[in-house]
Amino acid sequence: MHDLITSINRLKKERQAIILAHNYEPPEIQDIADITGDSLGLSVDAARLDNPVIVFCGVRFMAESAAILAPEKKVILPRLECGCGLADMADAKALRKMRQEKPEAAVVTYVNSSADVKAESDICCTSGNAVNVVRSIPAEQEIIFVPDRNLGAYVVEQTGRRITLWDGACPIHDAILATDILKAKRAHPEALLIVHPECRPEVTKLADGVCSTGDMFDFVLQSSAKEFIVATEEGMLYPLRKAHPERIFYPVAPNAMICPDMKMISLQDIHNALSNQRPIITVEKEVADRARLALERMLAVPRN
Ligand code: CIZ
Repeated sequence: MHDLITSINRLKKERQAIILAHNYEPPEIQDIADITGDSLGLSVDAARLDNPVIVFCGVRFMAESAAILAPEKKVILPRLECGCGLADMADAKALRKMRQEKPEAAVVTYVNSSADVKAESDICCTSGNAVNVVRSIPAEQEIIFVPDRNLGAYVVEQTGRRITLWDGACPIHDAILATDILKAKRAHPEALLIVHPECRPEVTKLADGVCSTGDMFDFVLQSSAKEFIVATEEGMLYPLRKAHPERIFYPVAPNAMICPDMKMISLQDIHNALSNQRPIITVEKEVADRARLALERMLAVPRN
C-alpha cells in the first residue's frame, strides 16, 4: 500500500494532476485526495485550480459537472461504472415533455442529474442551496423540481412554493424510515440528529438539523452537543470524525446507508487512471454549453 501511494504521488506530480474526492468516498481515497468535499464544491475547485488533469473520485454526474465547468481540462473518473441511482431516474426526453405541458414553469434541477437533464433546465441547485435557488425565482412562477422528490418536498415545506415534483429519490436515503430514526434516538438519547434532505419528509421532520454534507460540518461546529446521529451515506462519518475528533458520530442505521457506486474506486484504480490518463469524461459541447448556463445561474444565487 505504501508503494502504491508513493507511486500515485509521483504520477500526480508528473501529470500536474489534482485528486478530488467526494465526502462519501472510502477513507483511503479521501486521505490521498488533495481536496475533499461535496459535488459542487469539488466542481468549482476543478474550474478554479490550474492543474490540467483532474482525477475525480466520485460518481459520473459529479465528474460531468467538473467537465462542464472546466471544459479545457482533462477530467478523469477512475471507474466509468460509478453511476447514481437518483440521476438515472430523470431523462431529458421526459423532462422536455413535462416542460411542454407546463411552459410557464421554471425547471430547477438538483445537481445529482445527468448533463442532458441539466441542459434542459433553467437553473441547478444542490442540497445546500435548493431553498435559496427556489426563492430566487419570481414568487408567482410555478416550478418543476427534478429529480429528487424528497429534497423537493423539503423545499416546498421551507418556501411554501407551488412545485411539481419529479418522482425520483436516492435509493440509499429514501430507504431510511422514521422507525430507523426512532430506534437510533432510543439508542443514543443525548445525540442530536442530522439528516440529509434527500431523506423522506417523515425523517427530516424528526431532525435537529437538515443539512447537505458540506453544511453538516458547520452544524457540528456551531453546536455544543457531544454526540450526533448522522442520516446520510456512511462515508460522511469519516470526514466528520476527522474534523471533530472530540465528538461522537453514530450512523443512523449501521451498514444500511452505503452507496455501492461511492465505494467502487480503489487506490489501484487511481494509479491506473493517472498512469493511462483514462477514462476521460467528456460532455458534448452543445449539451455542456446549456448545462453550464443552468449551473452558472445557480452559482450566481447568494448563499444567504
Ligand atoms: O451534492 C453532493 O455532493 C451530494 C451527493 C450530497 C451533499 O449533500 O453534498
